[in-house]
Amino acid sequence: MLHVGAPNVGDRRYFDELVDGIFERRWFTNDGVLVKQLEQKLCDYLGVKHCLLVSSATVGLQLACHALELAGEVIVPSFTFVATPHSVRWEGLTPVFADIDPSTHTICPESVRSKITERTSAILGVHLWGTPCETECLNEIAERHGLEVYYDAAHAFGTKHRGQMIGNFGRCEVFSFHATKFFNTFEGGAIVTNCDVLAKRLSLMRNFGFAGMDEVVYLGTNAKMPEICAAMGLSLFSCLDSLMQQNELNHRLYRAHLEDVPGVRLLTYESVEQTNHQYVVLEIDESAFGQSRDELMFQLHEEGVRVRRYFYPGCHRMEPYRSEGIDWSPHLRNTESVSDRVLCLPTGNAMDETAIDRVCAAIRRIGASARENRPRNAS
Ligand code: T4K
Repeated sequence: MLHVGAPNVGDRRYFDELVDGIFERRWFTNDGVLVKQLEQKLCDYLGVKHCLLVSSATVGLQLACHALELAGEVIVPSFTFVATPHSVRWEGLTPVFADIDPSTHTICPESVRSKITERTSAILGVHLWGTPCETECLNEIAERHGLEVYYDAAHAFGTKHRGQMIGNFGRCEVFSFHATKFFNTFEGGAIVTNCDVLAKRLSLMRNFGFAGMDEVVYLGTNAKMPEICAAMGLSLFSCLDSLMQQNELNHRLYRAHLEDVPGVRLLTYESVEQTNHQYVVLEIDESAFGQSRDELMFQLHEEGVRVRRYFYPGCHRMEPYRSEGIDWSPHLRNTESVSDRVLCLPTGNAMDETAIDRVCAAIRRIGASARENRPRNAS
């Protein structure tokens, strides 16, 4: 079985060594040495002042929302994983859905502008698929209206934008290090920021608000990353370049194999300075391909290729948002049309050239057969 999301695996021997150390020290969590080591490496790699490892990106986004002292409404894209709006709602705020740019799938600044009300306190952009948002436009809008900007960078570890690594934009950015991500710590994430005050607040909040052994100075939660997760991160960090290269090669192979398949458009990262290529994203044009994205997906599943229709059907069509009596559809035309067409293919270092050939051959065959069997008057 080939899976979208099959985890990247790093240097197993180094991981085992690190795990031995964890047992020898009998220090399993709470700001352990491996967590500190990984935080330092990430700061250096990203060129950012502060990195706080956390137990997941979802919790990281919640902490960010809380630490930024947001209120009222936060503008988010609907075309994202549901964790993005959930993190806002979990903090008692209202996510307001904006549309995306259909070519990049990232939040559309014009749509953001149209959603601003006197209750808006922030814009939460998502660098979807590792493609950076239009950060300059979003900044400009935020400055004009006195809003915060922060980013869900769950997909964008290793992405470079305007000469800087993602991690340096907005007041803070949150990476996901979930198993399915380019860089993983089994479960986990990181909040990164160049703001000293915010970093201090976040580090207290991550550990129940403890400032000393018996001194709690802030409302906090448990968002700590355990040592075993940091060990996984360190073992992958040592292979970062080869993982990048492997994903880029995979993407190139997919592109070469699929470029002449009618009705299949592979999203490219040509305009991005550097990215991790962890998402291989197709858009299926039903009339040209011969069948719908969904039919293609189910047939591929039958052939043992677990492709995914991320992020269908758009968060505004998921609970609790869809039952809140707001008709989002007229404002989210691109979101609805893109989410009906998108299909993600497997990549990462679980894939090799033979596996990619197999996936592409199946897509080519399924499309050809659908077009051949299509009724004569359908085009
Ligand atoms: N923001 C954005 C934009 C995100 O995409 C995400 C997460 C978040 C925020 C929140 O980040 P975290 O709080 O998770 O750090 C998966 C992941 O669970 C989720 O992290 C990810 N986005 C999302 C895009 O994908 P599901 O519901 O698709 O998971 P599941 O269990 O169906 O697995 C996905 C695929 O990966 C399957 O094909 C199986 C495969 N897989 C999965 C795991 C865990 C493996 O082959 N091995 C594994 O160990 O959400």
